[in-house]
Amino acid sequence: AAHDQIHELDALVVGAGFGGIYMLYKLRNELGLDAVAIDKAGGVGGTWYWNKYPGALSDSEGFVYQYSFDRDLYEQTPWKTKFVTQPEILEYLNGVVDRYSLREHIQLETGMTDAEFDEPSGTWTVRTDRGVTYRCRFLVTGLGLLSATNMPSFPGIETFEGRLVHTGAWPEDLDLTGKRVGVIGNGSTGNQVITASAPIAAHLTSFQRTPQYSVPAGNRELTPEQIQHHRDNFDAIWEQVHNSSTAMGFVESTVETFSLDEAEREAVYEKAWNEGGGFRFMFETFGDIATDEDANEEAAKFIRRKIAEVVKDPETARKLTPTDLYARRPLCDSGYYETFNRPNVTLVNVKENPIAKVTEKGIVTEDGTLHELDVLVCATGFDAVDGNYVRVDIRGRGGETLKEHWSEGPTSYLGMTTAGFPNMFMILGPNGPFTNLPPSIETQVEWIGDAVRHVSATDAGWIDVKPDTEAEWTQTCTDIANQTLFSKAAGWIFGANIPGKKRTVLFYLGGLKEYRSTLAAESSAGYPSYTTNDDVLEPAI
Ligand code: FAD
Ligand code: NA7
Repeated sequence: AAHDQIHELDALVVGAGFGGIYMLYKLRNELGLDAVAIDKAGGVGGTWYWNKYPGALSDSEGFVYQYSFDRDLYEQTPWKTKFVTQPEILEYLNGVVDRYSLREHIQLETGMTDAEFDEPSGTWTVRTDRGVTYRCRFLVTGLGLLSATNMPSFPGIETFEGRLVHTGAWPEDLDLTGKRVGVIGNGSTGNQVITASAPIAAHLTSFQRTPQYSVPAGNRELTPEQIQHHRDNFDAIWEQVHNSSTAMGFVESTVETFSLDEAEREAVYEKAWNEGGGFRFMFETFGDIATDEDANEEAAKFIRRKIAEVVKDPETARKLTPTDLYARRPLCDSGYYETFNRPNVTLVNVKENPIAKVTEKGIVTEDGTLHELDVLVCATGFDAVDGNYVRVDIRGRGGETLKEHWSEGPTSYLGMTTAGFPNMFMILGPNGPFTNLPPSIETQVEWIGDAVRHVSATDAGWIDVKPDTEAEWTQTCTDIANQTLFSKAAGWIFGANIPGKKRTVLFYLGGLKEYRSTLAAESSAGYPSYTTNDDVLEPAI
């Protein structure tokens, strides 16, 4: 609107999670630019601000689920357990913001509604829901890849008289103690919220559509020696992370499942089961679980046997036992299957007995049963990766919207830039790495920082990735994904969890090591995959 206040900046960062915070630090504290970050949330922290549900825990190990750009910061992180809880991570990120004096440069409760690139001036104009407009040369978006919530639409859901909540927008005042709680969904989040809520709820009903494979998290206190070891071995740890595939802080196995005999194999699974961790179970045991169907089935069988051992009621065990590929994001838990032995927990298989409607009292399933509820928790996941991008209006060169540009599915080069949107850089945009995320976020922020420095130092007003390069990157991501079993499983990694969403590749599954070398090749060669405004202004002879 005409009455909007206009702020002129060098750079605007949208999002104040792991990505946005480090980007703001990079632009302000290292590059000396006039930069501001905005977030629609009421606090910083992104994922860890929004997901305050009971049981929210990282499934990356804490010693690598943090920043590595400042060794002194790393050595001060007070975490004492293998995995870290939501309040601890939120406190850490707030501490980072204060440590680098970033708070006064972050505008909270300020959502970007639209952004438009003006080609003659080479600037972005970003409008917000706060009557504040920003004009800047560089736009960096860190909108989150698991951030746009997916709410299911059941008939009558608006008539429910209890509390209806999504785990990814958890209200701080909600206490489940003594409540009749229904949970829709049993992915990573559902698994955590069910396990943590059952002991405090009066009754918990899990509405499960597809059973999933889960292994124990094995969360525990680290010994002082282990903590000291992480601090003393800072360089070696991050060197290993940067040269690995999943960036999870362990060496991925290259052993083939059937190179061992049955007893040896069993011992490997058993050791991983006792040690704990979903990523370790899938990637540290054998090198072919995610790529070979027979190997995958062998690991799946082991988990199925464990479910049968843990769950007492055979019918409940049957419902909890997956039969499809073990090829979604690997889950781990703090007693998930055991939870279904509790007398106050009911499992409803909504594939066999679907949710017919929601009434003011609760959920009615097709068999006519009314499940009375005080709280209905939707642990139904996210419109992953591009969800927050298509919810706003972003216009690039020639007025093309990002939604139009992505009508065949979201694309990018390196997960960071997309053709026709000059000087716009995405953190964890489509077809970025699928890893433990902080190391990938740091890798991207550092590359973006270099690109911004490069553009600022030359006469070029902007850089824009070449469409052919973008298409090649999409093809690369598709080819790699097709070599894995992940592409055969119906989950958010391929956009298969959202009704009507085009099923397409959303990640680069080539691993962090390869990814970093691709990035380094691009920047050290002077950004050959990009055009600049000079190319546009100087007519070809
Ligand atoms: P986010 O933290 O999602 O931050 C994005 C921010 O952008 C949000 O605060 C949002 O409000 C803001 N935003 C979006 N749109 C707009 C707009 N239009 N205007 C203004 N602001 C906007 N990853 C791991 O590697 N290991 C884990 O163990 C792990 N556990 C997870 C557990 C949960 C429950 C969830 C949901 C995710 C988990 N993740 C995990 C993924 C996690 O999202 C990333 O690790 C990381 O936190 C992403 O940081 P980010 O800054 O890119 O995005
Ligand atoms: P996920 O992994 O997408 O899981 C969502 C769950 O919700 C899953 O069990 C779905 O069943 C279920 N779901 C979704 N919609 C419905 C409807 N309409 N009816 C019944 N059940 C439904 O999301 P999470 O939040 O658990 O995890 C996402 C990532 O974020 C995770 O990796 C963490 O890093 C955090 P389905 O399997 O589709 O049958």
